[in-house]
Amino acid sequence: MTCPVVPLDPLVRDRPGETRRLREITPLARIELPGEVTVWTVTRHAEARKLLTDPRLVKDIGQWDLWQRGEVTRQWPLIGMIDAGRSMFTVDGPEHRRLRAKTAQAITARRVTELTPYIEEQTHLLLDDLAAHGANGAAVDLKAVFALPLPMAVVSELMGVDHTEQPRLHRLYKAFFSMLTPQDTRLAVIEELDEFFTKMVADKKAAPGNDLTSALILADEGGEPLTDEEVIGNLKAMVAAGHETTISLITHAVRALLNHPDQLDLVRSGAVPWETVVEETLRWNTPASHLLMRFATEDIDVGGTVIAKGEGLVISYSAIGWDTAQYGETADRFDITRPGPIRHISFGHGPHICPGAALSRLEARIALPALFDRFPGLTLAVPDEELRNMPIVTQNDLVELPVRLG
Ligand code: STR
Repeated sequence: MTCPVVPLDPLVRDRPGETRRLREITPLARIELPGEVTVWTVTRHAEARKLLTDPRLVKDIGQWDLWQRGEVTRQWPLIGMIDAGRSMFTVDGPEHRRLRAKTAQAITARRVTELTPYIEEQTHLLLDDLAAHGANGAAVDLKAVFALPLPMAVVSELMGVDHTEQPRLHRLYKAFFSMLTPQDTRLAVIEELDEFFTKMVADKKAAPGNDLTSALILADEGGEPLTDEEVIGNLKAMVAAGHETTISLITHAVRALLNHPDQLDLVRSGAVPWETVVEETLRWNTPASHLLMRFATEDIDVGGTVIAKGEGLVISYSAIGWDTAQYGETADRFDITRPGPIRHISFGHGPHICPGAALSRLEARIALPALFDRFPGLTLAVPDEELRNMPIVTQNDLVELPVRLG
């Protein structure tokens, strides 16, 4: 198959340029991931929706030709994104429904509103911290002091993670989600996370709490209970996903509004609702830039191009969010006034669609207006061109977001 291979910069130094290049190659492109691993990616909204509901694509790494042939091993820097243990993130079909049902039911839009008072309280505590760090016009990193601690606090409250462990988890995930971490260190980090969550599940079994981890351990009437391995896998997935992606959503929404004061005025005046800011941020600067990975269990023909049995497919949500066929010629602009509802798929589509979508929307819906109400004079403390992406292709997050509170 002749198809150009787009190498992804492991350190993500020019994501917009890379995204524009990728979205030109449709609907499928070949990308080279860090560590010289070449796979398929889907770059268009319409085809991505089809592929995300195609049962011939599965998450089981055992189906991957490169893994079977030993060309990809645990030494590959992105292995932790795929080989993450048995959980709702790595299993398909009826077993997947069994693994996912209880978690998904616990965090529906209706159920997560119970977390509102907790999210509001944490938001206000963190805004106090921000005020202290940014007193007297000092530049302060909004990511480190506000956008980063909030999601971890919320997912810890939900899952029953000991709140004093948050600094440790932040340190571990920072190393996990960075190409600058040497592989032996990353494998040690993965090991430490596994030990942490294994012990936590054992502790909850001995002394259940009023949290989702304890609920996952308890068998349903008639239902097949989850094994310890499955509870641990789900817990790991919830904490990792709840933490990393919501940081990106909050950070990028703040950045976009500070760069578009006219649009900020529209939200402030109530002309455009905060929901629209959240949805436009998810589309324009999707937290999951390239989602790893699905594997073809049969040859799959996509408009004449074939994903052969055993080949890997990445979903390039960055390119999909900028798809001109879906959003028109201005797809690569942040614009909360675009007409009509924003039908993005940044939370995925199909059976694996993000179960935490309602929770992350709720967090952003509380955090953003509270921030701009408290600090109406908020500005970026550095020119936008100086902001750097986190050095990892799969995530779309900034290293830091220096601001002045005004
Ligand atoms: C990180 C490592 C781990 O212990 C468990 C998981 C499973 C869920 C994954 C997570 C991973 C990486 C970030 C993901 C998340 C689901 C959503 C999130 C991919 C592999 C996104 O970035 C969209």
